[in-house]
Amino acid sequence: MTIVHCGDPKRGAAWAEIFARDLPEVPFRCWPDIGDAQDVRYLIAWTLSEEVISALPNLEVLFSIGAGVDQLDLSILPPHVRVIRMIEPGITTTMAEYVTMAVLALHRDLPALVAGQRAGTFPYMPVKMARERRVGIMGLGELGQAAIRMLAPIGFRLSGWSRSGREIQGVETFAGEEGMDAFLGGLDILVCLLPLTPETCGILCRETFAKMPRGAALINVARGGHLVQEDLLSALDEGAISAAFLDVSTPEPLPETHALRSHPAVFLTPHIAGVTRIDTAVYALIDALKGVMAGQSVAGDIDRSRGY
Ligand code: NDP
Ligand code: OXD
Repeated sequence: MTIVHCGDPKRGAAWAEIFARDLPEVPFRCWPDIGDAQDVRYLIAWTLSEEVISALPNLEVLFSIGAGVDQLDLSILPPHVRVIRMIEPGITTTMAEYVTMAVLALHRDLPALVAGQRAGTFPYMPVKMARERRVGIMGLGELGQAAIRMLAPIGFRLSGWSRSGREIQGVETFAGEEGMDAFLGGLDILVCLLPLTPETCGILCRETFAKMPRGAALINVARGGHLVQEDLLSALDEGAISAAFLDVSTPEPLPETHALRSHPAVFLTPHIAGVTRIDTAVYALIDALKGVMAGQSVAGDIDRSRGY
């Protein structure tokens, strides 16, 4: 009943120590030192390779190091293998902080103020109250809801959009394609926290921007594949979108000459919005593994047919 960690050796060594102390009945090994391959039932990884999967004939559960699973090539994983994503307080808290930071920066017109400082013009920007700013979150799962909990006390007018249209107190929610136009039409700041699936790929595109009020701003903290980068550049140049925070891109990082890198209204960060923390994620992994071994359903179980 071995678990194999595949990835950052520092994290692997730290987690091996904690497993030896807290779950000694499950040997924790670090790829490629996997011991008897027949014993390996569990794998924890950020990405997958044919080499790793073909070396583990008795694999039963794949745990994702991240909250998302699109970075794992699930097509090479046998269909019976269960996939569980990471839900842990490190990712959730850092993501909520990042979204709050970006929303506040856009709310207080930081992009224009910084551009004004660089140009020496120090423009006066009319100051709005948070209650006058409409912030919409696409994706009302673990991270979308955490962002909402941090934004709500500041006073923003919050709305949310998801597949099933979850109800969240104090938030106007919309569901599916039918609800999308009404959701987008009432926003000053759009935050993307969707999983990347065939349905959501390229969702941040010209058509979407056209449905938002002119001059709205964008925060993409989900995946680069959600955004059609050329459409964002055109929308920025036409004034349809006023500014953007992008924590993710295609590719990561963007090439040195890419226009988004030097665009004055774009803040780029290197995929650090929500971070899997070595010191907290290991306990989430142990809890999930205990649930799996007890035959229970656990938070983070992926429906492989829908991709999240
Ligand atoms: P969850 O699975 O908990 O939530 C996903 C949400 O998206 C749900 O509300 C779901 O709707 C909604 N959704 C999925 N597909 C659609 C669709 N086709 N149309 C409308 N809504 C849809 O995910 P998390 O909140 O945990 O994470 C979201 C993503 O954030 C991850 O998949 C990952 O890509 C990204 N991420 C980025 C990080 C970074 O550092 N930049 C760090 C961590 C995660 P419903 O509620 O109806 O199921
Ligand atoms: C994740 C990520 O999915 O870091 O957790 O992007």
